[in-house]
Amino acid sequence: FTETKASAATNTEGEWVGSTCQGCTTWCPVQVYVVNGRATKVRGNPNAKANHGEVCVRAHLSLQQVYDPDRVKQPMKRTNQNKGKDQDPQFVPITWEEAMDTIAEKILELRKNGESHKFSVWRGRYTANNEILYGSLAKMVGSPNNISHSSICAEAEKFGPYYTEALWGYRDYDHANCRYELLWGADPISSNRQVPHTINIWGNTMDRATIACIDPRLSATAAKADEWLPIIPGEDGALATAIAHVLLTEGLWYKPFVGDFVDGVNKFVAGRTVREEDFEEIEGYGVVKWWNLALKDTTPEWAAERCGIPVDQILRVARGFGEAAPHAISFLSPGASMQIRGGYTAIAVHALNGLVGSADNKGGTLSWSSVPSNGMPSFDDYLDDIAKKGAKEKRIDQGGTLKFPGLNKKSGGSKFTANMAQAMLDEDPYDLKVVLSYWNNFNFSCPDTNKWDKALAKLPFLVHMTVNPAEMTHFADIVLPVTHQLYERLSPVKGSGGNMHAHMTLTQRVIEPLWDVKIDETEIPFMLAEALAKKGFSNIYDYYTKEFVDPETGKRPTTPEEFNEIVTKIYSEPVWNPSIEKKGDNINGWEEFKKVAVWNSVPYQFKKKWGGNWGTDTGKFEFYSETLKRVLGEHAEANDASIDQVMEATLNTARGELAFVGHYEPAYRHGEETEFPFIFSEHRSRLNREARSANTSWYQEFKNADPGDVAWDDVAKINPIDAAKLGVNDGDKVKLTSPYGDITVTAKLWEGTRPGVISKCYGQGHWAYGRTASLDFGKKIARGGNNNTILADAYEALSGSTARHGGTTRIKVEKV
Ligand code: MGD
Ligand code: MGD
Ligand code: MO
Repeated sequence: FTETKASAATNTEGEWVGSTCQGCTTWCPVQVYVVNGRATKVRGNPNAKANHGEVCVRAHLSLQQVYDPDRVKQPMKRTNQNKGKDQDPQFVPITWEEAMDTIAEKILELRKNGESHKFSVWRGRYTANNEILYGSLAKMVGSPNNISHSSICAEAEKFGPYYTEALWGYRDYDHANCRYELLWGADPISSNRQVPHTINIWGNTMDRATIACIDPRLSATAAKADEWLPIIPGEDGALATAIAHVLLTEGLWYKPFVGDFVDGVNKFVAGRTVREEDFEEIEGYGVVKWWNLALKDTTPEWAAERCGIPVDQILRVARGFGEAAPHAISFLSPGASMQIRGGYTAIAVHALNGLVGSADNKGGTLSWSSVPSNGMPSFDDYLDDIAKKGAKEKRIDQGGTLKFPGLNKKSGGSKFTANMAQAMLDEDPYDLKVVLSYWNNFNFSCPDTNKWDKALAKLPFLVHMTVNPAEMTHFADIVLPVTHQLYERLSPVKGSGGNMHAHMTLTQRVIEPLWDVKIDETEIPFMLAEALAKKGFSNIYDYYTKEFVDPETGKRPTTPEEFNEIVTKIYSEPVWNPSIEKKGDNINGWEEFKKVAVWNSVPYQFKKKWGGNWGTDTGKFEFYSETLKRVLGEHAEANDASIDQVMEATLNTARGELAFVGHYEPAYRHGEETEFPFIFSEHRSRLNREARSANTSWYQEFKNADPGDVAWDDVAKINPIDAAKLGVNDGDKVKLTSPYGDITVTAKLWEGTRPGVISKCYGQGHWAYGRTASLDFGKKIARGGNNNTILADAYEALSGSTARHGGTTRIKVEKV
């Protein structure tokens, strides 16, 4: 592959067509150069503001995905009824008709037997059109079990901003005006949610701001930062509360935001409580309560013993951060929150933005501008009695029960994706019987893959809709080939945005689909609705064909393709219909939207939330969370328990009012230190398209773009001090064993991880993904090992997250 500067101006043969890259959650607007029907190159969409019209390396990998010879090319069914990793499914090709008939039959059988709740739809990555397959299908069949992957993704990260400033979501950051960036496990030039934007702006940011990376691993960002704080995994809460302690004791808090002592004398003195009436607050609520409950004793000396960062570095970083106020960002990532007990770390880390007044402020951490879109037509009139009854059953993921609060705005608001495996094995609350699963691969992406393999082997009927055959496909009864997200489908995506702009981007069919593929979220449900209608259950078909109307032509859908286009147009209409008022680009109609393929909002307005518009129960930025107190109380009451009992059930040590503020919780780890002496810590690759790019040769060839990693391999990064004790050399094969499983990978001696901590990238270890991802595809021998085979099935249960970080799992290392 040679780099060509192809452009419409210099090459008259081809054209640039707009689409969207969903290799990660940045959701970049892109353009594809198409020559004679072939996609040849991807670049950023120059019309897009959030990504500066640029892409990162991963957009390029997608070319090798769409043209991957190992793709699933036609519908298939399993002929070997035994399921297991060691079983050959013996798939044989079938027609789409047979596939839909079989699935319809299975669904109707459940409905007939009063078991419609044993039907489930599982979603991984998605577009805005997921409202059809994910949002309404399960409910119309009669099941509460539409389960997304959010809880294995980043829910704990949303917990911090929600229980301080009512923002259940990600933040944008004003890097251009920031003077101090405190990155908590974020490696934004490689991953997280704004990669091209960060790559674009980071040079300037580094010139103007101090960058401090808190990460057990020397990440790409840390390697170029002013400060690297190699924290002991899971001990972030100690550092966050120590920084807050320094900001308060040294008078560095931002007074126009937080307020001040009535007499102007700082009474935040280590070890001493403060009287609430002595402090007058402005935007914040409860800073004195926070101090008294959680901060008065968290001195740098106290923290250093726990988190492994020296006192002088804690002081230097805390002072630098405070002196930059209010242009100082405390940037929370999954690294510091997707930990057992990480919910309270998330609150403490985000609350630092309140202390320095950078929340919703210039040079600070921001909410989003809104992107207008239409909801889907109501399906209430199409719910029959079976559907209504089934939807009221308990959920398979156990969200909302005592142990699994999942407090996404309310008790049970989050769904515990990974916990479905245990629930299915225990049949608690019941067993699942029919599952439609798309754009996901849970027995690879959820922890404890051995448990997941068992649960899937037990599941009677699984449909996997996938581009590549994957580990989950191996357990499927029916395999449906679907369109590659960037090249073969039409769908809108509301982008995470960045660079002060939110956006909607259009994914388009830039090339004719290569194989007999359909669009998972719309075309397949339409075909299934037809099959169900033929067998006497027509509610879903009626809903699709009566309620969905093309906003331009007034037509109703008659084919799956028409349905997909109408759904897309309904959702996106507000951005391209010029008569609808909005704050952003003016686009003159659907045809023009297809050409530009992105709508940008106006730039974010600072301080929208200042002045008591924070959206919390008190209307303020809550250092002491009345909102969390209420929601925890509701959860406790629903489970006939006290809040202290909720703390105990979710493995938190807090009792009493400490449960309502960000505070230190000691790291919780699975595995006894005597048998498993090392802490396992992991990260993602700058080449990961989540776990979907390992079958591309470019992924393998450039894997050494991740500091410490090696091309065409999967390495355990070991500090040389530990390696010497273990007698392990660079390149040796080592077996990593946890209480849950083992993987064998290559040893890499590396100073970028602390002694006692083994660091390893996630993404390799595919045994069923294709010839490049595997060492031997036919024999199911993986290249490297999947971290999820050794990671504990562990949760940050308050937010409803799987805890992949914080060193939740101990391992032993043996030379093999
Ligand atoms: P993670 O990779 O989970 O999250 O956003 P990221 O911010 O990339 O973790 C980040 C860091 O946490 C790692 O550097 C790891 O070393 C560190 N870490 C581990 N344990 C600890 C700890 O105890 N404390 C601290 N402070 N740090 C710790 C995730 C986001 O990224 C998501 S959810 C998706 S789906 C997208 N996926 C994706 C991708 O697959 N590839 C790339 N390149 N970018 C992506 N962006 C998105
Ligand atoms: P993937 O593992 O990326 O997604 O986890 P999942 O939602 O399970 O697998 C997606 C599957 O969809 C592929 O395996 C393939 O079968 C299929 N597919 C591939 N391309 C396409 C396409 O274009 N369209 C469709 N319809 N299907 C396609 C993601 C989840 O994983 C997330 S978001 C995070 S943040 C977590 N990251 C993570 C981690 O960093 N470490 C560990 N140990 N586990 C993790 N799991 C989580
Ligand atoms: Mo994610």
